Amino acid sequence: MAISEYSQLKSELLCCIDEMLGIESIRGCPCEELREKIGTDLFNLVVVGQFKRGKTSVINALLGAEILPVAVVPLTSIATIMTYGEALRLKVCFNDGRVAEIRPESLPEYVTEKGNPKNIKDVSEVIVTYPSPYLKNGVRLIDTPGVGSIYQHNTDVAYRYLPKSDAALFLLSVDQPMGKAELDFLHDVKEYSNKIFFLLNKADYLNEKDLAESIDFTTNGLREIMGSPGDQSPDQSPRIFPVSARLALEGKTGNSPETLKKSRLPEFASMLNSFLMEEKGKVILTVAANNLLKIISQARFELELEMKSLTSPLEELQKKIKTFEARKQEVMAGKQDFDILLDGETKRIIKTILDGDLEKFRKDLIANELAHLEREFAKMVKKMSSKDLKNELEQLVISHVKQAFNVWRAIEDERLSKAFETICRRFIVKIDETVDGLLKFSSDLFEIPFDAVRMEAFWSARSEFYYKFKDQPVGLEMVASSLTLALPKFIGDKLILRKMKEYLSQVIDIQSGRAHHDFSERLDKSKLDFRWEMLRRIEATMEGISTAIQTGMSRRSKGEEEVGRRKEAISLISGKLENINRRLLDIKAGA
Ligand SMILES: Nc1nc2c(ncn2[C@@H]2O[C@H](COP(=O)(O)OP(=O)(O)OP(=O)(O)O)[C@@H](O)[C@H]2O)c(=O)[nH]1
Ligand SMILES: [Mg+2]
Repeated sequence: MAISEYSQLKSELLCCIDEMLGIESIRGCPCEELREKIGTDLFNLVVVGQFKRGKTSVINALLGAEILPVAVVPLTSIATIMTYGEALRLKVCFNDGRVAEIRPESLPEYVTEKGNPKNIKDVSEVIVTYPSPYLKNGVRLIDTPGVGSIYQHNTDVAYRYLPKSDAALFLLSVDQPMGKAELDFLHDVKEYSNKIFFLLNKADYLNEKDLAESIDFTTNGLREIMGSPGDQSPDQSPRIFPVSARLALEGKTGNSPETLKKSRLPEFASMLNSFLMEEKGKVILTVAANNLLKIISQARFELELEMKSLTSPLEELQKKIKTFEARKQEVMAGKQDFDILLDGETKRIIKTILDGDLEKFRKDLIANELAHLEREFAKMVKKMSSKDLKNELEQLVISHVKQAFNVWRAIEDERLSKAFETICRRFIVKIDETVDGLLKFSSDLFEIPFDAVRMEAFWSARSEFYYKFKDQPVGLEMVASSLTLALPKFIGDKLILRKMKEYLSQVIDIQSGRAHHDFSERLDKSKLDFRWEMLRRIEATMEGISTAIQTGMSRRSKGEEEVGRRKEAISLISGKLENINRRLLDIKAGA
């Protein structure tokens, strides 16, 4: 499926949704939600690699504009998220929740090690919108700082974005033969990304022969880690794309197709495009179409029911309604079991995952940071006054703990969301059974044919949708000021170290408590939302059936003429639904 086909199918799908919204018998349908989902479903393509391999340059090259700053020294220190927008706009998000719009030329002041050393400006990330076809349909390109440089905090930031990746572009470059550090990092990337693309950048440095050798060397190195997965190229090695970000950018900005071709970026870009279409486009279209089909099949069933209640003998109808009501009561009673089970499962996540992970993280962090504190103390004590020493160490503790928690939280968040997703999936299957059972029951009772549309529901395809991810800033301000109070004005250096150690443990403990509270609360909210949505589905089904019968009955009481009119209206609506149904099947076939 090419991007143009995808766009076409997508707009046809949106057309179907619009038409469905205009049909009176389609009620309680998540059309709006689906529409939003189709429009905003995100796909994170994270660009990672050792420092200076050309990550930032490749992003600029793909977009065809020099938007992000590049340099010969370790540079990127903050992640930048490139997302689609009508114009180039830049927003800086700070850890305390502030957001500021900046001009393009100020970007280096926020995202580079030089302009924002050790992230003194407390930036969490930068969001750049840009009208590039690569970013259409929810694809986000994320530039991360390089790992392995002397700046440990840059490595930490990169790791923080790994859990968010749907696919990764792993950057290597010909001027730096792949080493052990690179392979170790790849190991970690593999844990998080379903798909990894390898780019061997700066190909312009080498002639054909040397480039071939470099590709060979890299392929062999990668094979060790990547194994020989079947989905790779025919010789079963990881495929490496040699590119030159420099030539690609030159070619695009200087309007020279020849230079662009020499860069070999277009080859990679077209492969990337088809991957995105396959992975993202196909899934989105199919899932959305399936859900609409499901909704239509239910609406058609309700129309048939109404038709029945317009025409069957009254007495028989009333008897059947009673039977249905009894069944409804049974289903309602089952709601309680659902609540209890869901509650238990959520608590289990907290106990078996969160508690254990947090305790281990807390212990390791205290041990590491205490050792670090002693080392720093020994270095600083010779050159500083007690006051400066205290201040410096205090800053050190705060920034380290903050950073460590930020990284840990992003990873833990992913773990919890996966666990919650698994639970949701299981419950969704049960709810689907209940809904289908209810429809089947009524179909038998009222003798109306009904094909339960057996397919994965919108909810189950991406149930992490329920998990409330919210990257909250790690606040340490309150704890910080309590230390100033606790320390007397004149104290010996030894005492400072002791107090600092106590302070460190205290800060970590308080942060752990906060993190625990925060995660538990979020899981609880996610659970409530999910519960509400699931119960609403059951209720909507029951209500749909009851309403259809009731409408028929009340029309009937208005006399023959009304019945005739309604019958005509029903067959008109059925015709429309039939038509949409056919188009949706076509969309599915084309995706
Ligand atoms: N010759 C050549 N140089 C390149 C190419 N791509 C990037 N460079 C240079 O390599 C250096 C590093 O590029 P960046 O894009 O800043 O690399 P990075 O991986 O983002 O670096 P960090 O963010 O510090 O990890 C810069 O001096 C670029 O001009 C290329 O294709 N060919
Ligand atoms: Mg960079």
